[in-house]
Amino acid sequence: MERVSWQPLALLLLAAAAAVASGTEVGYDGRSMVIDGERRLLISGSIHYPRSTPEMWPDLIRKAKEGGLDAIETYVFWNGHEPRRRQYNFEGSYDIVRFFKEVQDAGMYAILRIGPYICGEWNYGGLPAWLRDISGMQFRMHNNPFEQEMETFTTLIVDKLKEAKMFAGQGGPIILSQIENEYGNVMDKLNNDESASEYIHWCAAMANKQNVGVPWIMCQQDQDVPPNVINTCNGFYCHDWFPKRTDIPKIWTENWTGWFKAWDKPDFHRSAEDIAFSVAMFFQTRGSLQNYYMYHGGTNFGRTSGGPYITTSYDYDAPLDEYGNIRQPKYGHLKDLHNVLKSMEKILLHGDYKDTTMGNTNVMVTKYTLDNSSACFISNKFDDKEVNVTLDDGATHVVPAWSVSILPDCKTVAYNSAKIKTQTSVMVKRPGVETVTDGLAWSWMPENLHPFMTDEKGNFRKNELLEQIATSGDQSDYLWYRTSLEHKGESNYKLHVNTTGHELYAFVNGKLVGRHYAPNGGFVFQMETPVKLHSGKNYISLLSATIGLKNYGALFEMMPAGIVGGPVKLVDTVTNTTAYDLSNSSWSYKAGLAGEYRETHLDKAKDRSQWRGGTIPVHRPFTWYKATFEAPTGEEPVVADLLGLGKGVVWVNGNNLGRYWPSYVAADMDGCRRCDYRGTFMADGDGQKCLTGCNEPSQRFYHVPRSFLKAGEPNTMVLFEEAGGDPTRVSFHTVAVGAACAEAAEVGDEVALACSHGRTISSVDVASLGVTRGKCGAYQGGCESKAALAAFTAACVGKESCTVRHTEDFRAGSGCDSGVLTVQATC
Ligand SMILES: *[C@@H]1O[C@H](CO)[C@@H](O)[C@H](O)[C@H]1NC(C)=O
Ligand SMILES: *[C@@H]1O[C@H](CO)[C@@H](O)[C@H](O)[C@H]1NC(C)=O
Ligand SMILES: *[C@@H]1O[C@H](CO)[C@@H](O)[C@H](O)[C@H]1NC(C)=O
Ligand SMILES: *[C@@H]1O[C@H](CO)[C@@H](O)[C@H](O)[C@H]1NC(C)=O
Ligand SMILES: *[C@@H]1O[C@H](CO)[C@@H](O)[C@H](O)[C@H]1NC(C)=O
Ligand SMILES: CC(=O)N[C@H]1CO[C@H](CO)[C@@H](O)[C@@H]1O
Repeated sequence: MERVSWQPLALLLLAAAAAVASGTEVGYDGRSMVIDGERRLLISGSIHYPRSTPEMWPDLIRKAKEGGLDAIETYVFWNGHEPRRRQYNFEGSYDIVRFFKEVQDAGMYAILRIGPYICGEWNYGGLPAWLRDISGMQFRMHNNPFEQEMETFTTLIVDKLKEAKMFAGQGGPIILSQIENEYGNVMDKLNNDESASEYIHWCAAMANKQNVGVPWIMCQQDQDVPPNVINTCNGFYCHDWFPKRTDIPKIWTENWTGWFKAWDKPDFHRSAEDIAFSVAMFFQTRGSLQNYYMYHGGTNFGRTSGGPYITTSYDYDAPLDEYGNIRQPKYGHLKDLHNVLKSMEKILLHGDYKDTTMGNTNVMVTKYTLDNSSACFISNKFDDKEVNVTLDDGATHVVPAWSVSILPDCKTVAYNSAKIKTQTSVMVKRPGVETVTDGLAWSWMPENLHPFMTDEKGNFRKNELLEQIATSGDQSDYLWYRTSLEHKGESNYKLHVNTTGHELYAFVNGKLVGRHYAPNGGFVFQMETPVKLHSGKNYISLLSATIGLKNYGALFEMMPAGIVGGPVKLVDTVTNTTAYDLSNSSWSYKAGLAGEYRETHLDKAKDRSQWRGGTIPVHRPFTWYKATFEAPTGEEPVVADLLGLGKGVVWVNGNNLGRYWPSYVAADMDGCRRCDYRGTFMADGDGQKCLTGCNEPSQRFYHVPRSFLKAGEPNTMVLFEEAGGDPTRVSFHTVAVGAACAEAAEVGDEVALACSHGRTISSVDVASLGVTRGKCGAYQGGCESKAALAAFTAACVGKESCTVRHTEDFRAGSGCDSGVLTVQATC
């Protein structure tokens, strides 16, 4: 790329420089990351490659860039890449090199968080279950078996990325890498401080040995920090946190943009105002690199994604929604903030700074000065009152409660975190294919339970009730435990099973007698169900199912699943005493279901004749269903509405969309009844607010990525319905902006409205001044301005987007008192 000069000496110098010139030099000092000799203010966002499809990546990355992000961050998913020991998967959504190349092609930086323990609400925190089979293995402690496997995997990933020249020094996008994850949270709870300390120092040494040419970070490692890594912050807020050393920059690896969702919980929402407040305060207090966790949350496709009880949706209330749509006003409000912060990069990273509290520690002015210029932040942490702050120049600024004002010149407020100028979008689901009004044509086949209803055909026997993860190797959610007993005459009993979860079905002599699951993410539970034994041999078949393995906490990997030790008993119904304790009977084991072995989800030719038509059974447990459908036309994301189904797994054209469980109704929580962005947001306790979906199915809509669908040909959906449900209500929808609303506080402000995916504005419904009642999509209007309505209708109807300036004319003759303009349009 360099144009070579003809001067011999210069030529020599240039040639020497060229060797490095293709690469980017990455370092850091006490203020920030230093890239090619320049301090940089960096804004990053998490997008996890397996939680979307390769076809979605370019669009997600482009939207992130347009949202003002410099970098994309991702974890690396060990159990997805190495599902069986030394059998690797780098295909499709696991094509990590392709993902980083997309980031590079977009001209963005990347942050590589290898872990390989990643937490992430991901099955087993990303660690493969087969690790347990290695003798002497102790997870995340100083021991050879773990360290060897961790090093082998880390080296494999690093080498793969080096080979593709993905590190900054090689000209690639990766500027930072992470080893381990949130170890500081658990390290003193592992019952061996010395081993834990040795381990974390070993991690740092092993990482540094990899020679990646970019710095290594450890997030939330605030104690016992190894000398050659940067410790960083995770959390909803990060203004009170500072790194341990003064020669490292303040980095925020996870600013939670929302929260993940569990089957028993409603939807979490973190307001745009509160996230903006936390980001502004982070940069006010010397922050220099901030990452949104998540910027796009996505979907837990397949069974290895998702942690225990985590829904298939991993939407996270992120700036890009599960389907990749822009979430407004969150996306736009943060983009406006990024633009203002970027304009101040130089002064924030090079300027002198002074923090001044204004009468109360809740109110702080920070003034950055460089040469003759200055920049100011004013933060107001009061959650119940605005404050008037007078700066050095004598000017007074009103700062609303729980907000930060940014004045890039210390004179004019360019941004206030509580004042949203971006449109609010209401996403709507529209029926996908109008022709399918009578529902889909279904066929079905029963899961073949027969082989499991006698104790003949197991993989092996044991006179003991075994732990499930160790027994199944986590190759399936399901494990059969079967035994038999001789009985004289006919009698009634209660079957009592004590299990560590997560779900249990009990059969006696081929008949389903009970179902139970651990509610609310608890694990240990007891099932008691009446049973009748007949004379002679009686078969007891217990099917235990896991719903994602635990991913967090000290020694999470030791947490058992399944009917470990039981007891399993038959209790006399009259005396309430144990008649038979079956815990030490001869149990026969088999992991997985017949349909899993047959790969029924692939709808193979050999199975075609097995599908039955005619009347479709509903509410029948252990049933496979199949239907063909037309893909909705267009580009808008597609979802399947699975309301009416119980619990199971769904595939489209052989692609696993994840576990479904629309029969699980989200809890009623106080957070559904209060929503004020002011005050600390938390995922639990009183910090919970702005929740939606209490008492509703926790997830009824399931994402069907466009790349899983074929246009113009029939598509096949296969369901494995485990608990019993009604598939005839299943339908497909597209998701896009339905209503767009915006507000302009003052005359002169511009109001921009936009639809999505090429859809145009069909009408302007409200253009009013003053307080508007209701919510976007259902505004009832305040004081109508005919002039404003006419102006917006003329400028917007028939357009994908439009911008109109709020003028004095809108108020003239309207009789309205207030000048605040609210507009609502339909897409
Ligand atoms: C700062 O302002 C003074 C007076 O206006 C001017 O003489 C000087 O050159 C300025 N310095 C810089 C670095 O801009
Ligand atoms: C701040 O100043 C405005 C006038 O500029 C006034 O209306 C408001 O009451 C003041 N707020 C407080 C908390 O003093
Ligand atoms: C149930 O099993 C768990 C885990 O093995 C055990 O800790 C607990 O004591 C058992 N409870 C009963 C009531 O047997
Ligand atoms: C039966 O006994 C168990 C403990 O052995 C007790 O928990 C349970 O309440 C008893 N049930 C009845 C109906 O008495
Ligand atoms: C089952 O075997 C274990 C281990 O040998 C023993 O401790 C336990 O008492 C036995 N339980 C029954 C009901 O026999
Ligand atoms: C570093 C940090 O802010 N950690 C916080 C993350 O959020 C949890 C609760 O949501 C807090 O308990 C931590 O203190």
